[in-house]
Amino acid sequence: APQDTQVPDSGLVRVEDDRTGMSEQSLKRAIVDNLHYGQGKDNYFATPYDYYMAIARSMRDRLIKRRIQTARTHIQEDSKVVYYLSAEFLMGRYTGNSLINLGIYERVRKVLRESGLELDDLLEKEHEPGLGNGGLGRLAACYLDSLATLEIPAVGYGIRYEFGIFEQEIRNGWQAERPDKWLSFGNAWEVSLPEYRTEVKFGGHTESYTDTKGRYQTNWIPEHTVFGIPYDTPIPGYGVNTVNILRLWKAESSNEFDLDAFNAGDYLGAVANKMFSENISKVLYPNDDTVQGKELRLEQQYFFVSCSLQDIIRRHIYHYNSLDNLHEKSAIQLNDTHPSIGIAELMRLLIDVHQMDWEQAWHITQNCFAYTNHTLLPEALERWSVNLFGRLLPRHLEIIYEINFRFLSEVRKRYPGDNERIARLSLIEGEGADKKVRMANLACVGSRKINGVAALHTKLLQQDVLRDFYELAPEKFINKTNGVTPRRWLLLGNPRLSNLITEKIGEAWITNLDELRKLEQFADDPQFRQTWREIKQANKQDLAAYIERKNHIQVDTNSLFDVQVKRLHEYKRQLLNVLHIITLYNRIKRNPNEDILPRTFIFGGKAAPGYFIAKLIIKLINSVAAVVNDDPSLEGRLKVAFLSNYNVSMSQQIYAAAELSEQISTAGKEASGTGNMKFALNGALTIGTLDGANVEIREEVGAENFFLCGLTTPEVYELKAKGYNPQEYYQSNSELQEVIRLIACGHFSDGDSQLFRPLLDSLLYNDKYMLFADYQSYIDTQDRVSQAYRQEDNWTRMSILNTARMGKFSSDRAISEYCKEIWHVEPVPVEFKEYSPEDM
Ligand code: CJB
Repeated sequence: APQDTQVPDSGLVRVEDDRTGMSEQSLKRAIVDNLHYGQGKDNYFATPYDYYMAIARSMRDRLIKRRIQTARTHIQEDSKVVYYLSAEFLMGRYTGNSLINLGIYERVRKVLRESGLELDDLLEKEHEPGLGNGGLGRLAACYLDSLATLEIPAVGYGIRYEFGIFEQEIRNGWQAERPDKWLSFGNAWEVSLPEYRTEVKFGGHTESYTDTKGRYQTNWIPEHTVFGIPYDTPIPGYGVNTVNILRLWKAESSNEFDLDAFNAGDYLGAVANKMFSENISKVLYPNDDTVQGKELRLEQQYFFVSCSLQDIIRRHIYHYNSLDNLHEKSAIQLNDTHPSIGIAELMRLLIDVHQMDWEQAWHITQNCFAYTNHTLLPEALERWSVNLFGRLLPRHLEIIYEINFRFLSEVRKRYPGDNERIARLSLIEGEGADKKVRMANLACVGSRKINGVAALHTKLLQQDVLRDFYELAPEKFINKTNGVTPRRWLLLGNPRLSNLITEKIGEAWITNLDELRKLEQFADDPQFRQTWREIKQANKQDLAAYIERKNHIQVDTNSLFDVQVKRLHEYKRQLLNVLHIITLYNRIKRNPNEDILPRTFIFGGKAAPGYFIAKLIIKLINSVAAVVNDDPSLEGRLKVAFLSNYNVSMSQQIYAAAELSEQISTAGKEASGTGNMKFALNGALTIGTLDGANVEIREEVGAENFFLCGLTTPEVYELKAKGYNPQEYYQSNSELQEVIRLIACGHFSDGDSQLFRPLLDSLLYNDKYMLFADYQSYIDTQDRVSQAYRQEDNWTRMSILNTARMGKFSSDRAISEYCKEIWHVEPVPVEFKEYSPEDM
């Protein structure tokens, strides 16, 4: 081998100085190095994107260094690890968050400014990884942040979708979808680890045999095999050395299989197999709160779960050389039923691959898993046709039948003769050709704990959706009200407000959100109120500039910013909000001098591409916007803006600028909501129903600081039971009639009276989500909002108190409850050590 030329060792340069130092000088040097050697550019050629990549890589280097320390510490301490399995992680941009959590945001900003570069502008170049649909995926991201911040050993496991949630465009008022090519300019944040690739089987059949010890065994002969390649992204805690990982799996064809086909001369067949494999991690299913019973979706679920469990087992055996204590060292959380096939897969791995007997395997499995339910909507409950399931996962179907057989035998002993109950509890629904595997039942039977995501939601699970399981095993049920990370949702997203808060009460709130209570003492301080208002005003100006740039609408920054941003869904009732806008419109038209509070209505959110009614609601919002925004008589009074392609980055800016938060789902339908928490944390007041976590938000901030409207859940149930008829509400409400008639006559659709007919018909003749029943209450409450907003000082007071009382809704609180009551894990502090030459 050629000899290296001798470089004299000065003894002064260490890895630390070169790549991961935290001084201004080291940071500057690191960014220049990464620009040169990562991007291959100097300052003459570098684009803003190159600078962004250099900053991202410089942060990644610093995190990797801490990651290595973290991994070592976790191994040395035999730590129990939390594995968070989720089909979605809606992480938002990484780079700003990593600067915040490393505590060097300002320092890096200063260093860049010295070179004439603006950090905030460069951070906007990051293409946000949109690997989730909405609340469920974003919750997983907040939980990873809190796990790391609380120094809990944890791994997030999911899918590295090549295309994340689609990009939404608005064309002629309609939603159009474009593929999200988030990887096309490279991803500075991930590290691939092909050496940990994992093989996953699909299809084929099973064969039984008796092994050399005379034991009955089953062998699964698959039709296809696929490789999963892990890609790791570091997840830093705030102000600690812990850096956990998010490990996402990419599907690749397994060349063994290809080779057979190639050797047989079947070139195209081999390439086709490659396509089958690589399709698996191609695209995120864009449905939220509904299932699409597609084979590819089940393939995705099984693919990432199998990779993850094999990875957990590999790491465990490497460390302990046995699987007997797997459940003592691992807590596996199922984020909804999407990964619940993991229960059958862990059984298969323990029994078929590691030759464990059923009883021990079942004991370990049941003690590893816990299941979070996120919805009461029946259309979101996953049930797979037994036919499809058996074709794709023949061995798992056998295992599920065996679990079910044993489970139902126990149930029969407990409820002799209660066949209806037994049928409801069964993991298999129906008879004959349309039999289904019920994934929620599998998740309940295979888990040690089952949790809902807000107090009301958990109660309804117990009384309703999972009632039979609750009666069978009440001790399994537990509530874990959702939370959001104050790092992204206040510190990063609202720097002006964060700075004010820190100035007043110190920075402890960042990791102990209850500290915000200390703001209460300033709620009556005129000077503080004034500053509080100025900050909201400045944030509103930023958002107004964005709206002007994107939508070409000039909004009045003195108007009330009334915001509803979330996925489009009938139960979330964006349509009720629209009915209010048209009510105000009619009032002005009826009486041009009517004293109406100026408002800017801001909407954002994606509709599932196949959800026609949701897309029609977007069209209606844009149609109303076109009429309202163009009408000179409404100038300075009403404006409507639908912001296209709502995502995490945009939402950060919106929460900071919002004044009124719309949380108006039909009571009993929204499991929790987490946007509601982010709004209130940023000082918006809520207009909302007693649904999901709204109930607890209202408890915390005080009823007098919350605008309550609508039916309660018991009232909704009662009304439904006695036969809800929307006509009763419609016929007796002239303002409502006027609104509906205006839409019906084509006023917002250039005279086309048919366009919005499906929306109107659904309201007039069915109204599943009871908009008409809640209309008057909502309008009255909105009128109270308008009055309250005019009393500027009191509004500001309420706003301050909302922020001050949001401590409970930190994801740190939620995660520490999961740790104590579900996972039984403890923090493992990580010490910071310098590298030394011995590390080589
Ligand atoms: N949720 O985002 C989803 N997708 C689903 O398929 C089911 C539920 C949402 O999960 C959030 C996190 O728990 C909840 O806050 C929200 O209410 C729920 O709709």
